Amino acid sequence: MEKYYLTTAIDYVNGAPHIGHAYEKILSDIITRHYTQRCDDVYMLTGTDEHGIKIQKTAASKGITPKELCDENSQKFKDAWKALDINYSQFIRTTDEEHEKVVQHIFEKLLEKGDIYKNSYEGLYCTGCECFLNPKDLTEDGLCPDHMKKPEVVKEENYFFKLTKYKDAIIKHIKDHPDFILPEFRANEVLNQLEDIQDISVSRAKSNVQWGIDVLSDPEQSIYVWIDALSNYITALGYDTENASEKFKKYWPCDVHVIGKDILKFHSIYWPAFLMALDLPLPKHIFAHGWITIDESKMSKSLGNVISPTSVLETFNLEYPDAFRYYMASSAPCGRDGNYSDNDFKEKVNAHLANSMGNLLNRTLSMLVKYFDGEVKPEFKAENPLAKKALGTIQIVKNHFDNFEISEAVLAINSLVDMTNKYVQDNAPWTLAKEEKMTECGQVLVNVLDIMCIISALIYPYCPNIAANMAKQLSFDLKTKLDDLTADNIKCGKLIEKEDIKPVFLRVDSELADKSAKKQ
Ligand code: ME8
Repeated sequence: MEKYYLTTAIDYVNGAPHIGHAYEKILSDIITRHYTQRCDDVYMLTGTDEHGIKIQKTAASKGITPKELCDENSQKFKDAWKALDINYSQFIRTTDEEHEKVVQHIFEKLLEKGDIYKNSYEGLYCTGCECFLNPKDLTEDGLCPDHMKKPEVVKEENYFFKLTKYKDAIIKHIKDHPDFILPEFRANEVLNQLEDIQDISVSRAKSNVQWGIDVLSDPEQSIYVWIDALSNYITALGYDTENASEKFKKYWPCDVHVIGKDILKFHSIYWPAFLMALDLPLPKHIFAHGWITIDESKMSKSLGNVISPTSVLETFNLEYPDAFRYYMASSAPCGRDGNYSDNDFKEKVNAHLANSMGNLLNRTLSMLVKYFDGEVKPEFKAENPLAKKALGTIQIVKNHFDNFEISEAVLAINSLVDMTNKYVQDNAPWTLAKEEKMTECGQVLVNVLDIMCIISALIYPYCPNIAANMAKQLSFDLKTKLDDLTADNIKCGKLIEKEDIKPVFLRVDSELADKSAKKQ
């Protein structure tokens, strides 16, 4: 694998980030970190989507300019991703000058090509979706099914993109590439939507939408959000219609667009059509994740149950975001909806990260110190009965990541942890020590520690800080590529001093959490 280019959806800045936005960025960061363990050149793009009527209206309601609102909220997204250790390579804002300029060029190129034409139009516009809705998709009461709001009747002259021209080519592409849309069950939904696809509006009258990029040849119109937003994936790399930068040539086509299921249509129909019109290759995969609910309810401002990702870190007094990342990443099977609840969070991370994984390392290192003063003797390196399962788990995890099965990969890692715990119980090194079978005792401990190195590598994308703590205590190089991993990782000689043994994850303490919640 020569390079890996991943993009996330760019978030609307009409509000602050919530844990649904965080879910996507965590999944994306985990995928990116996993591929850094397989490839030297990995690039992750994220950012904010800053134009459109929704932002214009929110700014007006706050009595500030749209740009002020964008600056304020875009920073909140950056801060949240920093707190969550989201290690992106680039953060694009659709108000970046370079992006705006290239979007104008893209629009003009499609206009010249005849793929964009002007027409007068009457339709139902949902500000929440930032798009026109098909009347047949509304609820019985005439509401947008996603936002439960009545769409506005809009009658304007707009520019239209000839989506219908590309319909057959898109259908063929989806059918010829079963892994284009993942999980696969979503591809059928897209094929159904393609059946009655129409040409789409790609501009709005400036008199109605001021907060948008001007059409270069017709400044009375502003470019409508989707052509602006979707183009970020190529403008960020320095693409322009007349020349493609080295960076663009290196990273495009994209390996995966990570997005939520609600915007799959835009990514798997509109975006491929725009790319075809620009004579550019299509992305390899579009991965649509599910939605996160809170205590099984849809997150919404009106229900007052919106949770910010940083508030979870504060409530539970978490030094690192690892536990939250781990919990979110394992909250739903691939592409399905997941749920967040404080209690479930506490239970899961305590059971998996503190009790199973953390304790296993702590106990084993403590025994190595107690019985052998922390030293690994050459005779402790013996055939490891756990090696086959551990090496097999690496392959299983890689296969899961290739299908974006991030929570399924966690299950595979946990099963290796459980098996290693069982090996300790079954072989009872404390009994071997009592019986003075010291070589056997040392072998059991070192077998476990060798596997713990593999576990630290596999858990790294989810829990980078915990993994680093584990690796440090094991003197293991976390930068080892997955394909270079063996089951022989622990070096002979002094491994650790008693005072250097540290729990890698402290249990989330319910009392502590309660106290901190009361403080707020
Ligand atoms: O759609 N659970 O922005 P956005 C999981 N700007 N994911 C969620 C979620 C939830 N509760 N709520 C939102 C947009 N998301 C456009 C994207 S891309 C060129 C333009 C996800 O702020 C949502 O599915 O409404 C989307 O992928 C991302 O957060 C941004 O949503």
